[in-house]
Amino acid sequence: MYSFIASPFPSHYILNSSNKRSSNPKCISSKSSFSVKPAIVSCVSNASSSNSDSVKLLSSESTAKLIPNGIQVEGVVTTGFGRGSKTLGVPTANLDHERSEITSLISSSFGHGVYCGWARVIIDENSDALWYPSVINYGMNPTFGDIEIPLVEAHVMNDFEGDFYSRRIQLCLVAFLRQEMKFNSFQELIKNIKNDIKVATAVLANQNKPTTP
Ligand code: ADP
Ligand code: RBF
Ligand code: MG
Repeated sequence: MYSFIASPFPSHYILNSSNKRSSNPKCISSKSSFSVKPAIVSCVSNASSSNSDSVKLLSSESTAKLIPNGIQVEGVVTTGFGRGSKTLGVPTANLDHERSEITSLISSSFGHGVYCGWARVIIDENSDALWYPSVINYGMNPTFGDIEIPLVEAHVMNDFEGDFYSRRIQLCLVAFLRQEMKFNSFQELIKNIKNDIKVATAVLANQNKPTTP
């Protein structure tokens, strides 16, 4: 179980170490190697699908790396270029950049890359917010190359009505999925993000939500 302890920093929380999940916490599963007999296949060219079929998917459940005790960060949702929803079809809540300790916490583990974890948006300070599965990107969006400091952004797997700019958002990063990459096309980036979402769903199915005070 994750539980919160107050951190020396006012803007985030660090998880305590009562999380007993796996004897090999860095690695979720290690599949044994196997051999496959070569098969004779007939190859039919299919112009409409060849492009998307050639996109390499970079994350998988078997290569995801659990983060011992998780990383807990918190921030206020700020506005960006709006391209998560408009260009990629995947909105991401951007955390404010003022607090460098947020990014230094992540940098001290796996650094720039794609993570999965839990997210909750504090819409009403007086009532409990629910934790939802989430994919989190931490980095420079190299496919676009137009930001100057690393961004923490989370796509929350829940259908929200409207936006939640200026609200507080809390994230608990549970596993590292892959490096952040510069893709040659938006199509490749979108396919990989969709795959990351699938991988995150599978990884988080075996993980506990944070316990909250
Ligand atoms: P921006 O560049 O301003 O971050 P995005 O296109 O990435 O714009 O959209 C992000 C905004 O969409 C979030 O700040 C939030 O207010 C809203 N939003 C709605 N649903 C979600 C969701 N499921 N996950 C993340 N953000 C969402
Ligand atoms: N941007 C990249 O340039 N390269 C990536 O590999 C990359 N991976 C992402 C994975 C996920 C799951 C998400 C949610 C975002 C990712 N992004 C990546 C960030 C993306 O460029 C960004 O969300 C949009 O530009 C909107 O800010
Ligand atoms: Mg965004």
